[in-house]
Amino acid sequence: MKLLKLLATTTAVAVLLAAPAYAQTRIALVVKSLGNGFFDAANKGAQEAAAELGDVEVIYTGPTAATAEAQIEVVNSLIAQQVDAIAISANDPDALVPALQKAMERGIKVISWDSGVAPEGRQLHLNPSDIGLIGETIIKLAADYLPEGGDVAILSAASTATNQNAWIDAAKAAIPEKFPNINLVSVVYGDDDSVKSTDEAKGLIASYPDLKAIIAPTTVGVVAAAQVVTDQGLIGKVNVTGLALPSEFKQFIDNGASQAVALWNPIDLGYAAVMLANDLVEGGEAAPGATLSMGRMGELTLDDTNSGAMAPPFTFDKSNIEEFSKIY
Ligand code: RAM
Repeated sequence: MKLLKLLATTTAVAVLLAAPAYAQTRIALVVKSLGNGFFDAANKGAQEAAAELGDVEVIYTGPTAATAEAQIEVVNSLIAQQVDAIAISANDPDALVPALQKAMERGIKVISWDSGVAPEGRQLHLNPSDIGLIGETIIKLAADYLPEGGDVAILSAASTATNQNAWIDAAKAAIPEKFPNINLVSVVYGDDDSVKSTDEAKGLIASYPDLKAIIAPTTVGVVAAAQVVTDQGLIGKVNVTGLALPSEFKQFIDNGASQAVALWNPIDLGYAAVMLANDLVEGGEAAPGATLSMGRMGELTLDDTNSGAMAPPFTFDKSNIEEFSKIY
């Protein structure tokens, strides 16, 4: 009996001593909403980063609908779980600030990626690409196929989404100088929800009979718009473009509903976000001018708002979408 007790105690001590070797850094990858192929691809990269780092666990989480209120609940639950870091793609730049500040007060490292949080609610922000470049790219994708110019409309994600709003502002700024014959007639919001995006695309077509292009800087909206154009027999009349995941969008390049779209590599983006969060957990400092590690994606140098950008977007058309559709 005594021997058994001794053995049990020894085993318990051995387990305790061994614990640091199994201790994991837990990084939560919080997305705008679950069920979005773009974020599933980002999670692939996030899991790759965790495997490469070895002692990191990535918790992939987010609400079912892309709202800030639902994300606040997710953040509060992660605070209760005492995760080490939160890497969030935000549905609103300001609404999440108090919850994320609470996380930081408890010692949790907080970064935003893809769609940013205001600087007071996070330590750093990772943009996929330069905001001005994305804004100009989404208009150019339409303008390239409209030599005579014409009416275009934007179908966005949530009306509060930081990333889409920044790109739309940049797009509006580029039009007068660089694309003077492009006439932006409307901006509508599909909330990264297929049903709402479909309704909004139908609304645009009904309201603007001369519409030449729908620009959707969201992977959910762009598929919905291309499906509407296909279903309504408008291929060749309304060109759909914007930011699309090749694996989801290839069919609409193939059928002619779209000539070309763009995107960065979402796998790399999720990977880089986890590497940056881990760098902070390991003692890295986020400050203007600081350089942090993105693992195989190189280093990120922070600007005066503690933001940085990963890489330029790629354009996908008939010549290359097949190849990329196999990757993401
Ligand atoms: C949707 C989301 C995401 C955005 C992509 C392009 O999946 O809104 O935030 O970066 O589109």
